[in-house]
Amino acid sequence: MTIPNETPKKTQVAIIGGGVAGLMLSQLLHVEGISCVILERQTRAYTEGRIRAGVLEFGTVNLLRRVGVSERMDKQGLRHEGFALMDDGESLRICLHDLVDTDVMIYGQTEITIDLMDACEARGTPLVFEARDVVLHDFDGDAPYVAYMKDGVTHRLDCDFIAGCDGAHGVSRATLPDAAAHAVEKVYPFGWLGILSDVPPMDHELIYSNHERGFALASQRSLTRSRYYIQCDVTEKIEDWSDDRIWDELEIRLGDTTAHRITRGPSLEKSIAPLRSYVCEKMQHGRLFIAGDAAHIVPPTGAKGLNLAASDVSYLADALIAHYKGADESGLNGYTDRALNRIWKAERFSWAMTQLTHRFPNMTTFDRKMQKADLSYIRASEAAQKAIAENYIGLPY
Ligand code: RFL
Ligand code: PHB
Repeated sequence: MTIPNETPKKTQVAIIGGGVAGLMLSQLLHVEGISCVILERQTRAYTEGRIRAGVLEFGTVNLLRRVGVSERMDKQGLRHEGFALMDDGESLRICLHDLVDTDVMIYGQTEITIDLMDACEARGTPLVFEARDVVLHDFDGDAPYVAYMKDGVTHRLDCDFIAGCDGAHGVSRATLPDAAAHAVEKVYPFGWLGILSDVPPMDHELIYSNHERGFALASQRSLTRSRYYIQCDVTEKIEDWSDDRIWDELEIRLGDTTAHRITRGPSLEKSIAPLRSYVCEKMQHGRLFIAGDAAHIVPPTGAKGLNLAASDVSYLADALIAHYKGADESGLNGYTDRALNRIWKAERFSWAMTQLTHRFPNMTTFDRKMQKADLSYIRASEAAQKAIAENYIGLPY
C-alpha cells in the first residue's frame, strides 16, 4: 500500500479522508497532473470493510471511467433498467430504460473503495492510513498546512488547498468557521436495519416496499450477494435481531406474492443506521473546501449519498484544475453555489422517497391517504414516473 517511506511534506492539495469522495478527488486531480496527499484516520482494512451504498448513477459511473478506474465495475457491476415501488403488496415498476433511456449500476461502495485504493497504489498517490489528530491551519491565507500524528510522530504537510472529504464526523466541517450557523437539518423518527448475506437476490431488480409494519428494501450486490433493509425504531438494539427474526420480518414486509422468493442465509454484516437530512450551506472558507458527507447527509431511500459525494468532487476538481491551468478563480469562488444547487435537489428526492415509502409514528389516516393518492397518481401518470426516473438515475452535472 502507498504508505510512502518518506511521507511528502508538501503537496498541492491535502485531502482529509480516504472515503469515496477523497479517493475519487485524488484520481480526478492525478489525471491532470495535480499532486495530492490523502490523510485517512482509519486502517485500510477498516475503510474497505464498511458496507454502505450499492446504487451508482450514470454520472458516477462516468466519473470512474474518466479516471480509468472502471475495469472491474464494467465487468462485475449489474446494470438495472428499473426498480419496483410496492405498497401493501401492490407493485409498480419504474422502468428507467423506457422513461429516461438510462440505467443505474449496482456495484458496492466497498468495491469502488478497493478499486480507487488500488489505483492510488498503482499511480503513486500518497495515502497515509492511521493519520491521527489532524489539525487544519492557515487556510484563511495563501499557505495552509495540515498537522497530523502518524506512529507517534507529528508531521506537517504544506499545501495550496485543503479538501475536507472526511465524512459526517470529520475535522473539516468542525473547523470551517461558522459552519454550524449554516446547517439545515431534519431527523427522521426511524432508522434502517441492514443485513448482507451471500444468497441470491429475491428479484433481478430492487424492491422498495411500504408495508403496515414499516418500510423494507430488497437490494443486492451481485447475483449471489443480497442486501436487505427494514425500517426500525432508532432505539432498537442489533443484538435483539437474530438473522431469523430479520428474515421473518422481510418475508412479511415484502408481501405475500413475492416473499417466497427470499433465500435465507447467515448474515455477513448487520447494522442499524439512523435516517437524517443535513446540509451545511457553507462549503468553503479561504482555501478550505468540504465535499461529500462532510457537507451533507441524505436518507438512503433515494440512493444518493455516494453519488452526491461524486458530483461534489467533480465540481471541486474542475475548479482546482481551472485554477492550476489558468489562474481562473471563478470555479473555486462558485463551488458552494454550484454544489448546493444539485445537493438540494437530491435532498428533495431522498425526502420524497422516504415520505412515500415509510410508516411514520403517529401517522394519521389522512397521512396514509396522501401516500396512497401519491402512488395512485404515479401509477397513472407517465410524467410522474419520468420525474422519479430522472431523479433516480441522477440529475446532470
Ligand atoms: P465517508 O465514506 O464517510 O468517508 C470519510 C472518510 O474520512 C475519514 N475520516 C478522517 N480522516 C482523517 N482525519 C479525520 N479527522 C477523519 N474523520 C473521518 C473516515 O474514516 C472515512 O474513511 O464519506 P464520503 O467519502 O463523503 O462518502 C459518502 C458515502 O460514504 C455515503 O454518502 C454513502 O455511503 C451513503 N449511502 C448511499 N449512497 C448512495 O449513493 N447510494 C446508496 O445506495 C447508498 N446506500 C448509504 C447507503 C449509506 C448508508 N449508511 C450506513 C448511512 C446505505 C446505508 C445503510
Ligand atoms: C443498498 O443496496 O445499499 C441500497 C440500495 C438502494 C437504496 C439504498 C441502499 O436506496
